[in-house]
Amino acid sequence: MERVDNAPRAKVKNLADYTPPTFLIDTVDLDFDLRDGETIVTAVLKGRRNPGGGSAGTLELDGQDLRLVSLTLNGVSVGADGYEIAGDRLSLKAVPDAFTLEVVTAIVPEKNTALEGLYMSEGMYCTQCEAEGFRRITYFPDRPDVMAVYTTRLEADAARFPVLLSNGNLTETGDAGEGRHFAVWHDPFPKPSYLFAAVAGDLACISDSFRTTSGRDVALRIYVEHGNEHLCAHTMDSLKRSMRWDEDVFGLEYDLDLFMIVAVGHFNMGAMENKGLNIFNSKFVLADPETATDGDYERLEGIVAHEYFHNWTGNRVTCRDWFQLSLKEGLTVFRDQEFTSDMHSRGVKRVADARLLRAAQFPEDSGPTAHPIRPESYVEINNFYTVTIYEKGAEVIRMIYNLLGAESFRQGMDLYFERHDGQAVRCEDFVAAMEDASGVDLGQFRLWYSQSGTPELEVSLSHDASAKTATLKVRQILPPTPGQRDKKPMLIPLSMALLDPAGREMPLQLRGENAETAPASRVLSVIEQEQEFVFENVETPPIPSLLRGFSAPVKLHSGLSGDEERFLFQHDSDPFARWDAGQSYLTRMLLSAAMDGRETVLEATFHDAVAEILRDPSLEPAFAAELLTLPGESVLAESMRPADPDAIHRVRRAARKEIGLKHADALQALYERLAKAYAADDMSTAAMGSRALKALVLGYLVAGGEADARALAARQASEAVSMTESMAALQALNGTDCPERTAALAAFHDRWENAPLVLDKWFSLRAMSSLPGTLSEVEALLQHPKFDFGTPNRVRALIGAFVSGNPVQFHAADGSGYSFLADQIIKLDGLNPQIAARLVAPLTRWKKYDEARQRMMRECLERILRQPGLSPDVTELVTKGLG
Ligand code: B3K
Ligand code: ZN
Repeated sequence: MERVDNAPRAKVKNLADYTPPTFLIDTVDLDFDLRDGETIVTAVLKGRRNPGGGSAGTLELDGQDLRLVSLTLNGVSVGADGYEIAGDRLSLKAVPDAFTLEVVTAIVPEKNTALEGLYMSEGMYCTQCEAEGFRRITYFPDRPDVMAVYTTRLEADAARFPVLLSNGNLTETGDAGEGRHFAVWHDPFPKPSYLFAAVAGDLACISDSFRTTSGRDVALRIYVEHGNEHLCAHTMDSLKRSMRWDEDVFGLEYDLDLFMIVAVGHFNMGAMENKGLNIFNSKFVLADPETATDGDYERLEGIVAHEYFHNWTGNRVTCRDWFQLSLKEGLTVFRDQEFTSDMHSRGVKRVADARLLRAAQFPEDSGPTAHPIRPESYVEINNFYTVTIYEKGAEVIRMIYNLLGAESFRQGMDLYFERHDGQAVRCEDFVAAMEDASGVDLGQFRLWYSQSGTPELEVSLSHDASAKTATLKVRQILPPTPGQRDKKPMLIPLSMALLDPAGREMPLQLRGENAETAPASRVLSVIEQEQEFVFENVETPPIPSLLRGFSAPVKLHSGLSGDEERFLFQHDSDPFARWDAGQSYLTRMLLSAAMDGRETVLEATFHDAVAEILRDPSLEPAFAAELLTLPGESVLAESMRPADPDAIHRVRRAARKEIGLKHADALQALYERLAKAYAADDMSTAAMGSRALKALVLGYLVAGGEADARALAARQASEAVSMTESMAALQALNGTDCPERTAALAAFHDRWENAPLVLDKWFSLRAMSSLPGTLSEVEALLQHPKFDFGTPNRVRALIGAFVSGNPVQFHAADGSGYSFLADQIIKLDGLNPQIAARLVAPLTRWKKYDEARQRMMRECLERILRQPGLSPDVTELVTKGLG
C-alpha cells in the first residue's frame, strides 16, 4: 500500500508562540484589474516598525496560490536576493522603519474552487477572506492584529460587471476606456485583512434607509441577482430591526453612512460580516412565504442580526489572533440569541439553543476534536469555526450575563468598547472589562475559557421532615478530554427552585438567611467538586426544578424518578426545565425500550400528560410543539453505550406511532383548529408557532400509520400555498414507503426544479428519508443533472443531510454509509477543503458505537488519510479523529 505523509502541510500553531507583528501597516491601496483569465492585483502598503514588535528587519508576508509579478520597496524594485518565498511565506529583507511597499500579484478567480480569497460565483466576482483568504489576493501580513485603512479601486468590463463594490464609502467612479469602468471605495475604519471584501457583477439593488438615534441617515442596500428583487423584504426588515435593537439594548449605532448586503450563490458558510459590505449565502437573503419555510425566516433573521452585530463585536473591536475567535463569535451569538428572544419567544428560543448545544456541541466536546472555547493550538483555523467556539462560547457569555445581571453586564460592555475600540484584543480583555465594571470576581470562572469538555452535575435532594430542611448535594464531574486529563473544579451557576406538590415555587431560604427575603428561585454558585446547600423551613418534601433556563452548558444528572420528571413536565413554570424534564423522561423510556426490545415504549401516565398538553389552549403553540417533540436519534445515541442506531430508530418510530394512534382524535381536532388559525402568509411569531405545532401534529398522525392520515398529508402537500405547509406535509410522509410520498416528492421536484434554494430542500428530503434504500438513491442523485460538487449548498443539501440527518442509514450495519462518506470527502477535498472538512465529524465519533462499526469507521478515516496531497483541513480532523 502506498504511504503518504500529509503531515508537512499540516503545521501546528500554538497560542503560546504568539508574538506581536514586527511591522504595522497603516494604509492599504488596492487596485483590482479584473479580467478573464488573470486578474492583476496591485497593493500599496504604507508601513512602519511596530514599537512593541522587536527589532528584526524582515517583514513577513503571507501569500497562497499567487503569482508574484513585482515587488517594489520605497520606489526600488526588489530583486531575487531581496526576498525569500518558502511555502506560503514571503520574507522581505532589510525593511526600513517606515516604508512603502508595492506588491503586484496575478490570480485566477475563475479557477478558485476553494471559495476563499477572490472567486467567481454565477458570473460575479466576490471575496471571502476570513480567516486567511486575503493571502490568496496579495502578499500581506494576514493576521487580525494588523489593522489598516483600505482604499480599493476596482476596474472591470462595464457591461458584464456594472456593479463594483468594496468596504466603506464610494469616492469615485469613471470610465476606464475599452468598455471598462472603475470605482474607488474608501473605508475610514482601520480593519484586519479578514474583513476586506469586494464584489463585481451585474446585480439588482434594493434600497432603503435607517435613521439612527443620533439622527444620521444610513443608506441600506441589498444586492441580488436580477429577478430576485421581490425576495428581499424580510432581509431588509430584519436588518432594520437589528439596527434598532442594538441601539436600544447596547447603545450601539452603526458607524458608516452605507450598509450593504450582497447575496452569493456559492458560499462556504452562512454569511460574512465584512465592514460595510456583508456577503451572504443567498439562502439567507432570499425569502418569501411561497419558497421559504418559517424556519428559514427565523434563521435568516438571526443571521442578518448576527452579521450586523459583528460591526461592533468583531469589527470595531476585533481578535488579536485566531485563538481568540470566540471573543467575537461567542459574544455575537449571545447578542443574536438575545435579539431573537426579544423579537419572538424567550422560552422557545432558550429551548432551541439548548437543543442545538446538546445535539451538536456536547458530542463535539466528548469526542476526539474537543477543544476549549479558547483553543491553545490548531492546524487549520477554518476547522475551529465550531459549535464549541460559537454556541458554547455564547453560553459562557450568558453565564457572565447572569452572574453580573443585565445592568452590570451593560456597564461591562460599555467599558469593553471604551477601552478597546479600534483594537485587536483577547478573550481575557473582555473578561477583565466585565470584572472591572461589575466588581464581580471572575477568577475561577475563567476556567470556562481554558478547560474543554462538558461538565456533569450529579445532584440529589433529601428532605428532613423533623428538621424541616431540604439538602441539595451537588457533585461536579469533569471528564477528561484530549490533552486535558485532570481538571480544576469550575464555577457552575445552577439555577433552581423547589416545587410543592401543587407545582408552586417554595421560598428558598438558605441556612443562615432571612425567611422574609427568601426568593422563589435562585442561582447557586457551585464552585467545589462536592457541595451541599441546605434550605430551611421546608415543610413538605419538595421536587427540585434544576438548571432552570439552562443556566450552564452542563449535563445534569438530576436523580429524579420518572414520576417526578413527569410532574415537572406538567407543572414547572420555567420553560426550559419543563421541556428538559420531558426530554429526560422520554430518553429514559426510549433507551430502556431500545435495550430490552420492548414493543410499547411510553407509559400510560405519560400519555395522560401528552393528552393534557394537546388540549391546553393556554400553552403557546410553539412551546407545546417543543414539549411534544421526542429527543432526536443522535441525542439519544449520546446516552447509550454502545449506541445502537437501529434500535434507537426502531423505538423512536414505535413511540411516534403510539402517540399518533393513541391521540388520533385529539390530534385530528387540533390539526383542524390550527389549520384555520392563520393565513399562510402571516409571518407573525404566533402564526409561525401555530404552524410549527400543526406540522408536529401532522407528523404524529401519519406516524400512526392510518391511510386517512396519509391522505391528509398528501392533500396538504398538493394544496399548500406556502413552503412551510408543503415541507411539513413532505416531512410527515418522508419516513413511510407509500404512493403518497412518491407522488408528493415528484410533484415538488417538477414544480421547483429551477429554483435552486427550493430544489435543495428536495435533495435533503430524499437524503433524510429513513427508508431502506436511501443510500442507493443518494448515490444516484450524485448523477442528477442539478447536482454539483462545486456548489456548497447542494453538497450540504444532499451529502450533509444524509450523514448528519439520517443516522439510521448513515450507520447501516454493513458500513456502506461510512464508505460513501469517505468517498465524498476525498472527492471534495480536491475542490474545496473547507467543505470536505465539514463532513468529517460523523466518522470521528466511532468510539460511541459497537466494535464492528468502530472498525469500519476507523478504516474509512485511514483510507482518507492515505490520499496523497490531502488538505491540512481534512488531515487535521482525520488525524485527531483516529486519536
Ligand atoms: N465570521 C464568519 C465566519 C467565517 C468562517 C470562515 N471559515 C461568519 C460569522 O460568524 O458571522
Ligand atoms: Zn459570527
